[in-house]
Amino acid sequence: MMRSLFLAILAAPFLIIADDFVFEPNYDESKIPAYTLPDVLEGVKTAAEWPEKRTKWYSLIAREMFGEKTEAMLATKTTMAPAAPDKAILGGKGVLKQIVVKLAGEDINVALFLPKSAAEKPVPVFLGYNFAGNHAVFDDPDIILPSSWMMKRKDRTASEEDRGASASRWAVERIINGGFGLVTAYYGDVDPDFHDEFANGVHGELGQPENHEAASIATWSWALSRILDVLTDSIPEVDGEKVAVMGHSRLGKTSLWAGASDERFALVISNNSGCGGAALSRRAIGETVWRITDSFPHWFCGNFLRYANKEGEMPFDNHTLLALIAPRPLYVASAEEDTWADPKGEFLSCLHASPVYKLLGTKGLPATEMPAVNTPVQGQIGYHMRTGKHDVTDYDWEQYLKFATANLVP
Ligand code: GTR
Repeated sequence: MMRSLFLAILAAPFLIIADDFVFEPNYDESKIPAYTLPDVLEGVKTAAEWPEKRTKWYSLIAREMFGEKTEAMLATKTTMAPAAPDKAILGGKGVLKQIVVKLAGEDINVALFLPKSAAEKPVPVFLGYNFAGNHAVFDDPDIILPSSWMMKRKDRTASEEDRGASASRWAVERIINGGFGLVTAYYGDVDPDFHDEFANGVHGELGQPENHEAASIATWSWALSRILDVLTDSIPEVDGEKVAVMGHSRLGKTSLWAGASDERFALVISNNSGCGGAALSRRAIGETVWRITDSFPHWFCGNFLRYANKEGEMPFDNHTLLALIAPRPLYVASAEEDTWADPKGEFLSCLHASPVYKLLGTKGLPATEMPAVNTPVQGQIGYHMRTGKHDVTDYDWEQYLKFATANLVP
């Protein structure tokens, strides 16, 4: 209630001008407002001093952007149960395992695509949410359909028709051939992606957040940590110390916040996460803070609305979000035609997070200029901008596998 009132007051000026207000995104570099980025180190000179500064940035970003974990979240118990018998896939090269993670009254279906060798030796895995159900990730008749609200379907119900529909975004065979597993869940099983004043999904049990408390992205991120608990405690085939958290777009914002919030994630990947993710907010090019909070009021905590059209007043920017991952390996990927997500702003964020990586004794980002298209740079921070549009492609996975192999496989 408090949150809706607060949102309504903040939104009021826009509602008044709504009749003749047409939002024209800026894509012109020369029209970017002059800005000064907060210095991520703020005088920190030694690695030993960083944890205190990190806590400062983490608390700020939690309170002002994604929202802090609530008492109810911290008190929640997670349990799991097998959901189907294990099944050989890809001509016996791989195994499909399905479990249900029970969290705050919700059943989250989790599918694990593992190399056969995982039965003998735990494997590193990528953990990432999908947009359209586990059955859309890989075409197999036995993958369980979600019973939750489906964003991608007109009738909001999962359908058999979608088996394998998103397979081009999930290089399951390539991942398995590379000795990794893929663990995925439908994010709507945790919290359906529409604004309903936080009534459904896990919020049914957790309750409505206050303005400084976890909104949807922070809730999805928190549930990734609960899935990690289950992988670590109950799935012997997975090496819990080698879990790379990965996400695309809004789910890339989610993977960044999951990686920042839970240092057990050994590696973090943001694919085209853009505004509210890897991109610098102060550039206000493509999607802006006003635009994103207007279109998706449930993603960020109520406090974030303060910075709509006032990016310069943010006491942080998203390079400080990326720096929270340090010194763990971080990969940020952009796409050339995805100007809405501001590829250059994503690169600059990596560049300005890099001093923390270097202070902590790693190579950081091995570039000072934005690399040419399809020319990845990989240090402890990896970055590429591939040709094409907002998507996850085989090219992206090829880089992630190379990066994860270099960092997670001895
Ligand atoms: C867009 C949104 C982006 C991005 C994208 C997605 O509509 O403006 O911030 O998150 O959705 O998640 O596909």
